[in-house]
Amino acid sequence: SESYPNLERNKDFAKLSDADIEAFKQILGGNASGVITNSDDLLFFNEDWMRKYKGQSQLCLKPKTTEQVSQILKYCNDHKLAVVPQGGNTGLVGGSIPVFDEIVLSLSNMNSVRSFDNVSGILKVDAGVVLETADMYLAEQGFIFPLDLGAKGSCHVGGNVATNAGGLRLLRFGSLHGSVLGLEVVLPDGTIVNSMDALRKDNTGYDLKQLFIGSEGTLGIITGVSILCPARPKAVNIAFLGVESYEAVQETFKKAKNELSEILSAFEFMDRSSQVLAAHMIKQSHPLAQDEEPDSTGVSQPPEYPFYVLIETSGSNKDHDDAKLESFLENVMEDGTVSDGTVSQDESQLRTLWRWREGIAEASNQFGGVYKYDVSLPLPVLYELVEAVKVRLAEHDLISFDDASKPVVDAVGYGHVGDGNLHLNVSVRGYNKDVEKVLEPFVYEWIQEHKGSISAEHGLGFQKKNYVGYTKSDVEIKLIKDLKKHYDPNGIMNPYKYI
Ligand code: FAD
Ligand code: S2G
Ligand code: ZN
Repeated sequence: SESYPNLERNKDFAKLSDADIEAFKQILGGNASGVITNSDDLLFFNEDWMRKYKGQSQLCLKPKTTEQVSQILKYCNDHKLAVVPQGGNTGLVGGSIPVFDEIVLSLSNMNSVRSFDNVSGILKVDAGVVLETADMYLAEQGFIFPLDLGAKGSCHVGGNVATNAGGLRLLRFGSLHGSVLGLEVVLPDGTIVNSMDALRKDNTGYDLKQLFIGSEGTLGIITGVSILCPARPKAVNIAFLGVESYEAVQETFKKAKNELSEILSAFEFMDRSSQVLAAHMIKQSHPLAQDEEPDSTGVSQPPEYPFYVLIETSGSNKDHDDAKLESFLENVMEDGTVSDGTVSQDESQLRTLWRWREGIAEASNQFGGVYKYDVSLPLPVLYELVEAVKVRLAEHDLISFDDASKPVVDAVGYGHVGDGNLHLNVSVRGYNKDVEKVLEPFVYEWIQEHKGSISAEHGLGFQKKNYVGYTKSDVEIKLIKDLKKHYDPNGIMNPYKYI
């Protein structure tokens, strides 16, 4: 297919039969809504969020219980039917949709909160609970989900764990490898591995749940998650700053850590070109625009600062936090580290300021497509990759914001400074082989030379399957393949992807 040129369907996998569909209907207890075969209804499950990859699954199953997942997987394993586990389908590396006719097993019908203990903060949910739903449930109890990302309205908690999602507050809450206490996972042979009652400390042998965090549906299906949730901060502030250089971004980060320290909950940077794309989509004046009049298309250009920083503080005492943030801002403005800034006055302004960061993903995709590189790099060189890619695209005469005959609109850089995680998005007017050849493997080689990781938080999926060697050694890759063979000997779990 055009999404997967010169890739052969694995002949070891059986083709779906009517008998199979009957068997699944039995397992799902005649619940027809859990068995989707209509081609129109299958479209959503066959296409990724970026509309870059398209599969040809003939069947999507939506089980309601772990037992049903177990029986489905056992049947698929016995009959060599390949399976793609799917959560909210917001993944950005083509991992959540079929490559050929794999069966899609969607967790969206397993969406109950199982329990919450408001002393320990331990939340137990089905894998198909939407992240934002889980966080809203916790908010009523005075707690917060230790993960936040732009896709919160659609992504599932199970999908977050399967991709080891990082997000906007990893700086504050750490990684899911630390906050997840236990999982309920169904292995390809139907075995249910249940550590949902695990506590904060349990030193009784290999920490097995860690295997499945970040396994992207290649070892088994996560059906339940137990996670430790912190108390919800009472006071949240956002400062949105304009700075003159990437060095100033790093300087501001250092000072924020020293002066804001325990109340610092997010530190994001955005280059000016990412704000120009965002302005095109948001069509409101930029938070730091003096009084630029919007042009005829309603777009007002962001100010000339080459870089912007979004700082979030979260604490338990508003007066204390306001005072701390104020003195920090005075210091960085006085010593010239920061040239301009605004602080959120209320919840709606806070949302608006976040929108200029969280909207960049969508804004990068608004002209027809986007090539995304979610990478970790040592902070000092992190932005040099964006500059190198802009130069390279210009050398090949492939990039122009105004000249629509060029495939690339712009290459923008932004991301989670605190995690050393850059998002390089090459915004295009349409997917284009020439652009791909100029970008890959150039970007991956550049990352390897600078000792970075080719995937910081989005995972490997289909997009990065053949590039893992730029970050992982042959020894590590062999260990991973051995584990995959051990847990999924028939290779039915999310084939053609990962490693
Ligand atoms: P899906 O996309 O459905 O699946 C993702 C992968 O996990 C697939 O390989 C799938 O097979 C597997 N999978 C899903 N559910 C299960 C399960 N129950 N058991 C086993 N395997 C499963 N990601 C970040 O890390 N940080 C960000 O800041 C971030 N921001 C984003 C912003 C936007 C606007 C968008 C669209 C995406 C963003 N993402 C980000 C990427 C994506 O949202 C995350 O990877 C998210 O965790 C995927 O969750 P999902 O439920 O949509 O999973
Ligand atoms: C983010 C997701 C979007 C992107 O916004 O932090 O993880 O475009 C990203 O990569
Ligand atoms: Zn991110």
